[in-house]
Amino acid sequence: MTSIRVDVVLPCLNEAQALPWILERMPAGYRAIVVDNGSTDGSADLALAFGAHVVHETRRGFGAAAHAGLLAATAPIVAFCDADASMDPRDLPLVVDPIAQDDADLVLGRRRPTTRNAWPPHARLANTYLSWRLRRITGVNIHDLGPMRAARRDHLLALDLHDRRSGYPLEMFLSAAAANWRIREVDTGYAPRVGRSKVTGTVRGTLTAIHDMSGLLRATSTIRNDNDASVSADRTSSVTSAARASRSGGRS
Ligand SMILES: Nc1nc2c(ncn2[C@@H]2O[C@H](COP(=O)(O)OP(=O)(O)O)[C@@H](O)[C@H]2O)c(=O)[nH]1
Ligand SMILES: [Mg+2]
Repeated sequence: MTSIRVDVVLPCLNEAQALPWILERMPAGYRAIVVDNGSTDGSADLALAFGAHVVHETRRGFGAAAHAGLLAATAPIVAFCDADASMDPRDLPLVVDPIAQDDADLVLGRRRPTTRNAWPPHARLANTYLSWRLRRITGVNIHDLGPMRAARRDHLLALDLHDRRSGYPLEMFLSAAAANWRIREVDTGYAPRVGRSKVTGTVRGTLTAIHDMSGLLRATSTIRNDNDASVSADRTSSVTSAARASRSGGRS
């Protein structure tokens, strides 16, 4: 039997249509942790049937689900991936290997569409603008705040992230930059999702994401990540306090 090297957190809100394809494509040594966020379509039972470790998180929100998965993980490396079949689990080693080889502390998958309609235009535009701002704020050369990502579990826990909604991926990036983590970006494929989008494909989801991320960005205009050894407690706390301020529960 292959030992578990990597835990893969899959936040899941009604993704029964996508789960079989995803769970059958986990690389050897990668364990799927499906965090069911109150699905009503049988996602949790399906995930169990396909051999995933299932965690239940009753509090709605992408960050609530993602963080519950991180807390449930036990492997030294934790990866995150949407449970919507827009990203192929077979790409996971692209974000995991640099962590395993200690070449990076956080690796983000830059989404490269594999078909023309993989990425709604408004989401793509917003992401391009966000990435530009993040490059200016942090000095980290990223072009996408990609949801497929990996880092060491103990490092992620030490970030003490507080956002429990759509700001979670951004808070992770900003906190990691503030702590001078070595952040890398690699290309990963991006296909049209299966099933209904919960965030960028809906007006409500998009507005929530903008609201959550704007609060974090307002409080963090000064981070410089130059990968030197100095970790500024002040910088880190400004990120987490912004997350605390923007956190108000509810569905994202
Ligand atoms: N927004 C949101 N997503 C959730 C929640 N719980 C789990 N998810 C999952 O988070 C992932 C990202 O959401 P998704 O709809 O793909 O967002 P998109 O990629 O912007 O369209 C999916 O796997 C969802 O099923 C929740 O409460 N809110
Ligand atoms: Mg998605």
